[in-house]
Amino acid sequence: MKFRIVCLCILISACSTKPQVQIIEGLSKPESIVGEGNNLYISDVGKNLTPTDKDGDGRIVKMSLTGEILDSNICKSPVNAPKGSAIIDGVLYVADIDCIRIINLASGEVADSIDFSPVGAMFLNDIVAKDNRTLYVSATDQGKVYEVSLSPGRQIKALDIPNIPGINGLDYDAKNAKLAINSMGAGTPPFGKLFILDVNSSPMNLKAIDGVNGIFDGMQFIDDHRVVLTDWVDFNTPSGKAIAVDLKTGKTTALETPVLAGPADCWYDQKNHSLWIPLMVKGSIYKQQLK
Ligand SMILES: [Ca+2]
Ligand SMILES: [Ca+2]
Repeated sequence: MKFRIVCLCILISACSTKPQVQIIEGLSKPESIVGEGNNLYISDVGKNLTPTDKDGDGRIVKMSLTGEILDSNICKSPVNAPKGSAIIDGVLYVADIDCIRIINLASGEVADSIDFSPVGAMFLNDIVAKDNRTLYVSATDQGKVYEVSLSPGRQIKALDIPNIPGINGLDYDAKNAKLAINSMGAGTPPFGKLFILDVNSSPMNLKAIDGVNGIFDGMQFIDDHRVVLTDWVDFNTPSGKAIAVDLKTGKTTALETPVLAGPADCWYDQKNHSLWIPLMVKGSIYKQQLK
């Protein structure tokens, strides 16, 4: 009897610690989320899952932290297939196939763009700010990371690291000058990897984390030694998940989530400890409390 009571208590406690989740519908093919203050900005590539089509049907959706759609498209000019984004001083920098759109968040004006056709990139994917004058940008078609200087005379320079097939997500730990990079990989199955780049090393030291494989897309540091990655698992069958990797120990833990259909470029709200994941295949946003 005592054993049964203990089992029951364990069961009740397991049920009561189920993570708090929310699913927000009403998106088409959301690829990326970035937040600032009380607002989130979601890059939606448009009606179809065509990440490199110049079809003009992309949008940037503004959402509150409670999941209310505040504006179904803030952009005053057409965008094609917006993906990874970063915010610096009220300006949204968003990857759009072969350029970075520069969008004023207050007015929605697409003020300018940074053209990557001179360096031959045709599938820009993720963007992260290194500081308020510098971006890192991944180019999936080339397997490269670019450093973009936003200072007058703008410069685009590929980092001197080996090519990363199917490169996708980026996040930057400014305190330790570490750039986390993930990939979808190439081939069959297309197993991608997680890399950590010490950006101050010379030559640049790119290190793959052993035993971490998947079809990775989004990535966020959740503290100074752990990153969360989204993993599509299989492009043909919705079977995605999210994992946390401890960079100190190498330990990988799957987050307790339902099957995630096309989990793309996530965002972690450090203040409220909530993880926001666009489900690109499903057309919705999945939110889960991590604490
Ligand atoms: Ca589109
Ligand atoms: Ca991505």
